[in-house]
Amino acid sequence: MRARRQHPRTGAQGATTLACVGLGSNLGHPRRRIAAALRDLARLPRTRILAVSPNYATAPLGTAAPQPDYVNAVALLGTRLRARDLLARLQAIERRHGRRRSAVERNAPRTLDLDLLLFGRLRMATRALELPHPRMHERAFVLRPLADLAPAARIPGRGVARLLRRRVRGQRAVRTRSHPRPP
Ligand code: A4P
Ligand code: MG
Repeated sequence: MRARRQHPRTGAQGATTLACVGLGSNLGHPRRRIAAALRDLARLPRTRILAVSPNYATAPLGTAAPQPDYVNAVALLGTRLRARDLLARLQAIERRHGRRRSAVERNAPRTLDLDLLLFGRLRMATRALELPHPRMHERAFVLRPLADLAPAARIPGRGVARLLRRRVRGQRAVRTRSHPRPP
């Protein structure tokens, strides 16, 4: 996950940065939703989709009440946007897909969740944006698809995706059917 000429605090840069986005859905046709979200990602300015993982059917993690299984995937982007701008674009896509944030229920079911997992090697911790994503290294629904795409990907401060994957073996994450992807 190499980033060139990247500003250490803002992620501002002249060169393309490799960014990694986690996609998740467990309401309203999750597989179709993921496919539609990928089409939206493909339309982002100054951004290209470089690779998309297979879809995984995954057991909900961190939820108090029972929920439907999730469909999760990971996309690798090349982008010239700044990290904050990319996150704002991801949140706009979530809203277009009818994402409602629950004030009372943490990890509520959702039509679409787009997390910015990695942005080059950028490390930052503000309320609006924490990089790497603070929980990605302990989640099979992120590590399995990420390791499919980039087994040697290094999560700054945490380790290599392929190796971290071994620690989450107990979490159910099974490859499942994918819908057509953007070219
Ligand atoms: N935020 C800070 N850093 C980031 C980042 N790197 N990427 C802020 C995205 N957002 C980031 O996010 C809450 C706040 O985090 C935002 O204001 C944003 O500015 P949110 O998307 O509004 O809420 P959320 O997703 O419900 O909260 P959270 O804590 O981010 O949850 P997670 O970590 O996304 O987990 N189980 C399975 N199997 N599959 C899933 O996809 N997802 C979750 C949600 C729980 N269990 C799951 C899955
Ligand atoms: Mg989220």
